[in-house]
Amino acid sequence: MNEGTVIDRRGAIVGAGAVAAGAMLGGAAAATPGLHAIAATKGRAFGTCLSWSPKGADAGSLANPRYAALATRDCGIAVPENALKWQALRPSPAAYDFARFDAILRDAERAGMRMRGHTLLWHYDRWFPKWLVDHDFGKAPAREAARILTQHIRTVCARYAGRIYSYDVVNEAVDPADGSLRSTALSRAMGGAEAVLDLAFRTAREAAPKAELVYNDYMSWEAGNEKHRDGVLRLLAGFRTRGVPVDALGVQSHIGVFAPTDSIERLVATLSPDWRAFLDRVVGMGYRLVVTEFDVRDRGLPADIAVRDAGVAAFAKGYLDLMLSYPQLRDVLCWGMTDRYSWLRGFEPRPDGLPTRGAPYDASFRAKPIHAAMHAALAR
Ligand code: 9MR
Repeated sequence: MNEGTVIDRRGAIVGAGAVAAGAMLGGAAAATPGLHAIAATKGRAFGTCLSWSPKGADAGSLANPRYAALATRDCGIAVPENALKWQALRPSPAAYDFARFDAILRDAERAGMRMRGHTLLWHYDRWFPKWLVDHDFGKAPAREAARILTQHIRTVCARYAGRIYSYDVVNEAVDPADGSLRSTALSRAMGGAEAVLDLAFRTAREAAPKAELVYNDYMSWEAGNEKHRDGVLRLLAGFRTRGVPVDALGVQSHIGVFAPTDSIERLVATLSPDWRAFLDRVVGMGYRLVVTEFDVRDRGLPADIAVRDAGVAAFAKGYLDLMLSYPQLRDVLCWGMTDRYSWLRGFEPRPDGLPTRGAPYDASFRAKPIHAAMHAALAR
């Protein structure tokens, strides 16, 4: 991909307005090839999550020309932030509502982006639709749970056959508190979580035989995450023992500077040896890696924007350098391109109440130092 292609793609999707919006991008970033173009020179791909919105809305959607301008400039792959989740797709046991994801996929394809699917099963009652938590599984509960799960996966995979190349089949099934598998309405009906997760992957393999199948989770390296990491390793080892078709571990990568530090380098050094040891075990079992939801939580960094942005960028670079040292990692996606629409603003507010700055572009769509850091890491 070259600059000309980017502009063509941008023009194709949103017209001249977006080209004007493109001129608003940060100078340094606008003058160099986008992140996907750089990643592609190393056989990798870069992308972002996308949301749905009505045309022209102020949202992290390709229907918003300002967002489309930077997303199409930097991204060759995409994933829906929410539109493919059960909560969005399944208003009731009998119904599917595909309209929003259909629109996201159509716009992404027009922009030349390949699509990942998130997620066929977020195995956590908290994120199930209410009807599923309250469902009466009847006299043969295991059969009824299997029916609901397999029907959902087959329906989604059949509808998007050939258009989604990689699925987060299962999301966040491990309880970080003790490393056990979460219990849900489905697992209680089926007599255990393993049966549910195995069935999800086996069904996905049948229904989308060419797609990459990913287990996605947010285990991390900091003290206090040992049980989460161990739980994920046990789950991945179990998949191998039982012959369950899982291709890759999705490492969400909502990394963070959580406490004040006078040295980002020292913080980066805390990644080793535990994080490397974890990743080595994962690839040692034959799994590939995907960075599925990258962004930086900046709670521990000072309010001063220049200092904060430099810290976010240095931490991002250290983390991505380590991740990208694994040849098993091909796709890197961030969880939103700008601070303006980032989930961090609502879910992970800073103690001082200032807006978070963990995405590659600021709330006015200007590239920040983290963008250059990601560029450098992907180029290395
Ligand atoms: O960013 C997403 C937010 O808009 C939703 O309200 C939330 C619940 O569906 O999910 C957020 O995305 C999460 C992703 O699906 C799984 N990993 C953690 C992400 C951030 O919370």
